[in-house]
Amino acid sequence: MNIEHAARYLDDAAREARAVEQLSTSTPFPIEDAYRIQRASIARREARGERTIGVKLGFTSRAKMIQMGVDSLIWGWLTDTMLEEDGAPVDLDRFIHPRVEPEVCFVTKRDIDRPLTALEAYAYLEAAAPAMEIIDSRYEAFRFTLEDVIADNCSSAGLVIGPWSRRFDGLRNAGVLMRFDGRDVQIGSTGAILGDPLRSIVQASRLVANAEVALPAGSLIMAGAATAAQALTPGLHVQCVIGGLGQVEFTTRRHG
Ligand code: OOG
Ligand code: MG
Repeated sequence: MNIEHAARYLDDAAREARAVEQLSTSTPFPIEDAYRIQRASIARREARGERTIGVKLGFTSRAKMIQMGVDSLIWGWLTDTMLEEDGAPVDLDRFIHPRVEPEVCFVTKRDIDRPLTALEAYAYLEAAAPAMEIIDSRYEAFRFTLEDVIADNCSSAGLVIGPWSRRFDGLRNAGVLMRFDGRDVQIGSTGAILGDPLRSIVQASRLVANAEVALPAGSLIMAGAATAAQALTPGLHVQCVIGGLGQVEFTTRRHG
């Protein structure tokens, strides 16, 4: 597998909002190469002026593993151009086949440069917020192998973050509700995320330490979806409510 070539293939597909064939169809490749391709595609974004703002975890809940047929935890990078404003309209034109999923987002207050224990994790957190991730696989039919999805920066495409708070207490088992136009489309619990979304900090610290990178204070950590993802269409009002944390919302539109 040519890492640079693969990174460009996926980066171009994302920029042109064009679905492409899975990389593994022509050449099977190992997980280590998948993370190298991911890293090279982020380097391309950085060369264009994008800034990394944190990391996301994927497949931290059974609901997501079952929906996508993948059973290992994965991680990818978030950049500043992925951020959408709470309450604002999101343009679907730049996506291929976007889906949305309810998540908890954390922001750190200290640099993370080594694996943390569950007891330590709390002291590294500034705040938590209700959030939604917009995922958009660059692969045809939203289908992929574990290696393919990692290479594709774990389908990262957008995120919307609600109000920050320091109410971590109830997070272990808070109700999660996602609504389209006022209708419930996904119902779950934050406990579905690794048994407790705070564990995502421990996992993220291990993963970045393994990759020999550090997460600076002020980084975002998206804990992973609590429920399955839901396909987005234009003209929707999308809302996510998390018990104790509050709510976050956006609308969708299409120009093209
Ligand atoms: C991969 C990303 C998974 C999550 O929260 O589990 C993910 C995908 O489902 O396309 O973001
Ligand atoms: Mg996600």
